[in-house]
Formats: sequence, C-alpha cells, structure tokens
Amino acid sequence: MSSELIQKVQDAIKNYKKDEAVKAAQEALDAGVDPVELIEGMTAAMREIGDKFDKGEVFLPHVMAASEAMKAAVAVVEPVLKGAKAGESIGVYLIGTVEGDIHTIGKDIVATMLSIAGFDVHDLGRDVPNVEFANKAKELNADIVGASALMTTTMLNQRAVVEELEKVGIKDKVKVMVGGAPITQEWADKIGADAYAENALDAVRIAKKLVGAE
Ligand code: B12
Repeated sequence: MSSELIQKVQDAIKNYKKDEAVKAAQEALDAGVDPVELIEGMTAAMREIGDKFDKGEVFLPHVMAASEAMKAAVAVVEPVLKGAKAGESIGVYLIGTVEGDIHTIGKDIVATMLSIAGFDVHDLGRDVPNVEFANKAKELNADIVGASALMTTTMLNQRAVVEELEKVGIKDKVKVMVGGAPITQEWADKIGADAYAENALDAVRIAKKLVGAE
C-alpha cells in the first residue's frame, strides 16, 4: 500500500505534474506513509529524470518541471518532518550550495533532516561565494560546514571553501562535509574535507558522529 502511494508521487514527478505530486504526497502522508521514505522515493524519481536528461531523452524544461513538482511535494512533507524536531541544539550546522551552482533540492532536504535531528541549521542558500562560507562559519562559531555541489565544474569550489576556512584560521575548529551527485569519498579525502555523505540520512548520521552526538 505504502509503496503504491509513493509510486503515485514518483509518477507525478516523472510526468511533470506539480498539482498531482502535491495531492499524492498529501494522500500518502494521510495514509501514514513514513515521510522520510516518501522523500527518498521522490529523490529516486528525480534521479531518473537526471539519467534521462543525461541520455538526451528529456530536455531542460522537463528537468525544471520535474524539479518544480518535487519541490512542491517536498513542501507538503516538510511541516510533518519539522513537527518531529528534537528539542535542544546538538550543534551549529552551516550549509549552502557552492558558488556558480544553483541546484538546491538535495541541499534543502539535507538541511531539513539535520534540523529535525536537532542541529541549529543556517542555510546560506545557493550560489554562495566561497568566502561567505568561511566568514559566516567564523561568525556563528559553526561546528560543521556543509557544501553542496551538483556539477563537476562547481565541485572545485568545495575545495575553495576548505581553503577559505584555512585562510580565516578556523579549519581545525570546524568540520567540513561535502555532498552532491558528482561527489565521492575520494574527492572529500582529496580536498581535506572531514566527511562525505551520499544522501540526507547518511548526512544526519555522519554529522551526529562528528559532533559526538551519537
Ligand atoms: C533538478 C536539476 C536541475 C534543476 C535544479 C532545481 C533546483 N532548485 O535545485 C534546474 C533545472 C534549475 C537545473 C539547472 C541546471 N542543471 Co541540473 N540537474 C538537475 C538534476 C536532474 C537533479 C538534481 C536533484 O535535484 N536531485 C535530487 C536531489 C534530492 O538529489 P541530490 O541533489 O543528489 O542530493 C542528495 C545527495 O547528493 C546529498 N547531498 C546533496 N547536497 C549535499 C550537501 C551536503 C553537505 C551533504 C552532506 C549531502 C548532500 O543528499 C541529497 C539528498 O539525499 C541533476 C541530475 C543528477 N543526476 O543529479 C541535473 C544536473 C546536476 N544538472 C546539470 C546541468 C548541466 C545543469 C545546467 C548547467 C543546465 C543548463 N544547461 O542550464 C543548469 C545549472 C545552472 C547552475 N549554474 O547551477 C548536470 C551537471 C553536469 C555536470 N557538469 O556535472 C546534471 C548532472 C544533469 C546531467 N546529467 O547532465 N538542474
């Protein structure tokens, strides 16, 4: 039953139907589908669109329409997730999408999940100048800085963020996490990041470990 309802949301996203995606997401929640499972299902649908775009089977307007549908459906789920938010802050987490990159869906999901897990999350948004990550991290005395990059071109800015943290003298005080479709553990190691997470659930698990909350 729950997989059928998730499938309905996935189909709506894959068919670029925003209103249907919203309706199906609400229906799934009402039927008691786990909100995290629901978001994971949507993520899988979005990845399928990405693969089709890769193969030239769909084009940018399709990707845009699918991402609008996904964003709208995620917005239905978010209040439910936020209702489950833990009480006390377990750490300050500064997150953003790197300079030159406007992809936000994955970063937003990670930010929401971290917030539910009890992190005090500060979201810098997208296309964030490298230096802003460092300045803000210093100002907030952040425990973790998370940098999202979805393109092979912009992932280089994750390295630049690490360098900026070094320049302002806080690299040894703050942990750096990186994520995004092209990112790997190998890349994280190469640029001196402390951790890589493949998805939002892993991001939460690893972030908790980094602040000693698990
Ligand atoms: C949706 C999408 C868009 C939407 C973005 C809407 C939005 N508000 O975000 C729109 C249509 C605007 C868009 C634009 C472009 N896109 Co685009 N897009 C995608 C697509 C299909 C899906 C991305 C997505 O949302 N996935 C769903 C989310 C939930 O998954 P996710 O982002 O991977 O996030 C998860 C993990 O990675 C991780 N994570 C993510 N961030 C972080 C951060 C931290 C700290 C951690 C720990 C974990 C973590 O957790 C998340 C949740 O599980 C991808 C394909 C793909 N394979 O990724 C292409 C893709 C990223 N886009 C691509 C391109 C080329 C572009 C454009 C340049 C297209 C153009 N010609 O204009 C522009 C980019 C403009 C710019 N300067 O950024 C390419 C990049 C190729 C490359 N160079 O590497 C891709 C790979 C498509 C392709 N196969 O060619 N895009």
